[in-house]
Amino acid sequence: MLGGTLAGTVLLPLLAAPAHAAPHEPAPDLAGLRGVLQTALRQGAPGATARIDDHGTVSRVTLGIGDRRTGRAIDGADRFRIGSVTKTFTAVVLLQLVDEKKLTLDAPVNRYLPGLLPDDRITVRHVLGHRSGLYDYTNDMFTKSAPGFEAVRKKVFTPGELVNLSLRRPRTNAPGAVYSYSNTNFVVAGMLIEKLTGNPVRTEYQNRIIEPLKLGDTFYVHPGMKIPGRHARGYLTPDETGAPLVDATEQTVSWAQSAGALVSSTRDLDTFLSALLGGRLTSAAQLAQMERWMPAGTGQAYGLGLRRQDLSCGVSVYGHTGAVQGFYTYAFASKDGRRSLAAVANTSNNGTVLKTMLRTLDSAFCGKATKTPRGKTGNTPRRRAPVERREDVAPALTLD
Ligand code: HEL
Repeated sequence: MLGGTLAGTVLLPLLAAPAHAAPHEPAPDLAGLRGVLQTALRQGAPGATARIDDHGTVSRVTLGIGDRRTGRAIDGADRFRIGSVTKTFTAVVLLQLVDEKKLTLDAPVNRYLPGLLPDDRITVRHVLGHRSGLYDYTNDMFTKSAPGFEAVRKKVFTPGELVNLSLRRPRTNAPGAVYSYSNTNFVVAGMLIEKLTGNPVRTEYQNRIIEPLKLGDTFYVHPGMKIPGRHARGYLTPDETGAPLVDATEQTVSWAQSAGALVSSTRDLDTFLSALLGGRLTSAAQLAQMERWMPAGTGQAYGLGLRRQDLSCGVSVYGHTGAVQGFYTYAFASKDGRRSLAAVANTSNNGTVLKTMLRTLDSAFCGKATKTPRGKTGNTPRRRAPVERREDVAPALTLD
């Protein structure tokens, strides 16, 4: 099957080289990007596609299958489920509400949703930065990947039910103490949006982000199960070696809602992140709040609904990752938003592919790896020249 899929390669610089790219920024490495996607396919992804928007120039690389039933090639314009990249959209809505003085980041969640949480010290900022200590109920749901998924594929939860699943378990840390990723936080964030605006989250995504940015491929589909229009199908890898892939395309994603139920495309994700990092979705003050970083693992930091990923070449990029059944997504942009990358592989529960797809960021933002002269040891690794320094964790941040 793989041999056939590679024939579907598209390597497409759509416009002329950018006239106004910063001179110190290395050009994206499209051959390297293609190599990364080829590796992902060898490792079990049916298909993969990536798009770079660089100062107005669009490049796309697309390989493999979008629908295993028909053999249709994946297309760079296909829609797909973006999983937790949804969290950045949710955070943007809340930070706009901060801009509108309807919400205070350091206020307790319980001020707006009285009695929801068992601890008045949990603030909105803690929730958006994954520092609330609220247990991630999806840990229990998806212990067994395929059966766990089938058990919730058609289920419809209320947000309150999801929060209650979390509250059955002890909290992971004191409010504000450490970063501990939990979908529960962004379910609470969605409840805040609905309480403060009086509208469903769908309406707020639509009015505040999707329509202003003309994101024609972006939809909040819940509790409907279908991805509208032309889309890639998503394939979950079962835990048992050799078991057939599970077509996970149709599901309510009710287990995630405002933590992960958006559908989008690489084009829309690049537009969204460029707009966010370019300061066109929030005030500069609220973007700065999103970019107050806390350590979140090797080479990573987390702000408010926003990840910072530190690349091997010294560049940092900003965005989010998503892992929903059938789809792995990377969506990141440069500090000024002028270069953005969105990449998806239509597989999941395949950590090897997830790790490989991380390398799309190096190809997009670090440029070609250069061979350095071999030193006395004779094994000097291929390196990329550092081109930008990353900032430190916000010095003013207090862990209250
Ligand atoms: S997990 C993450 C990613 N986030 C979190 C969220 C999302 N996705 C989920 O919580 C779904 C987890 C189940 C996915 C499923 C699979 O791979 O299909 N895995 C299993 O069932 C494993 N037993 C932190 C990776 C993120 O990058 O933010 O999206």
